[in-house]
Amino acid sequence: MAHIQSRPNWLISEAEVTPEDAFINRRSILCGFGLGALSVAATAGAPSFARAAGDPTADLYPAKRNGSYVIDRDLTPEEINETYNNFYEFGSHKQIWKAAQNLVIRPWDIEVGGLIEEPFTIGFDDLVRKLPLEERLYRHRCVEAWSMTIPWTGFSLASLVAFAKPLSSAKFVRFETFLDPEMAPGQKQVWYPWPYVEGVTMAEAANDLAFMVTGAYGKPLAKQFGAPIRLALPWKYGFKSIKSIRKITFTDEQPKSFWEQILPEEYGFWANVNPGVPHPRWRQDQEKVLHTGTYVQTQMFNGYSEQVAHLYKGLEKEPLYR
Ligand SMILES: Nc1nc2c(c(=O)[nH]1)N[C@H]1C(S)=C(S)[C@@H](COP(=O)(O)O)O[C@H]1N2
Ligand SMILES: [Mo]
Repeated sequence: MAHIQSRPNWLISEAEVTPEDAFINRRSILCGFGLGALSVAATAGAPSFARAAGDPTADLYPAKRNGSYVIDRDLTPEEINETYNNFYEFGSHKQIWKAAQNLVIRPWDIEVGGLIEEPFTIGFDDLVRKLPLEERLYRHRCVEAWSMTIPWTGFSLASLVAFAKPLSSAKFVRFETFLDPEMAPGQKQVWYPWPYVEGVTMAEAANDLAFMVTGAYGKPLAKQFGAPIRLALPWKYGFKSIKSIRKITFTDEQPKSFWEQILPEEYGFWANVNPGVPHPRWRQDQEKVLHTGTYVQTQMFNGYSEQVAHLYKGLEKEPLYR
């Protein structure tokens, strides 16, 4: 339990640092889920996910690493990343990897519509071969104050936007996860506004860092990571990086995201990482690195200021940091 000794004094009790929805789901507090759960995950034995074998996209991996996206931290070991996840469709605890194996990822059609030249539906296996795959090393900072580092594989969101041919009237891209309560029992919990929804502005979508993820650790995406395709927005809190995307809509209305619908005073549309703006229920200036159990300073825009700070010039009146 080394991580407990290394916990700084300022850190409020584990019971208070709970998953995003502790406010409405007190169960997660009672069961003690939260940051302490890592030791359980790490000792539970590394599950092996035989996804590469038989996956129709296995030949695309590993993709070439793009040297422009590297980080100054070690990568989180695969077995830790794959056993500590948020995927509320399958439950509100962190050991979601077992339940998430019920996710059916073929066939997987993605509906692309709204303000584009010609709305279309495309199978994931088609789409993934139309856009250039590469590997990038990214940080991931959850709003719950833990972080990971991951080798994602995918294509830029910008390349997908170009492929979709949006009209000039499009101002936002809205993403939606599947809706299937029989497959994903978390969706039977009616107090959540299913399906999971997220969104970005067109300018954010055009930024190089915005990444559509189809693989991790040199293989097709494991189900608990949000297979077969999810978003990675590393300068924003993790909840923006929506998993298992089924629908992409170009719109002139700012999308109201899943967590924003639930708790707008705690989770907003922008959700940019800022160590100087605490969450209403906990501090945000430090984060627990999951694979070391130690705490490091959180950085402005999660360390990506150079790439993204300019996107928010003139928007200072917006709630940019929650
Ligand atoms: N559809 C969906 N996407 C989601 C979530 C979720 O519950 N459902 N959780 C979010 C949160 S809070 C985080 S921190 C990341 C976790 O991604 P990881 O499990 O790959 O670390 O996924 C995000 N995307
Ligand atoms: Mo998160």
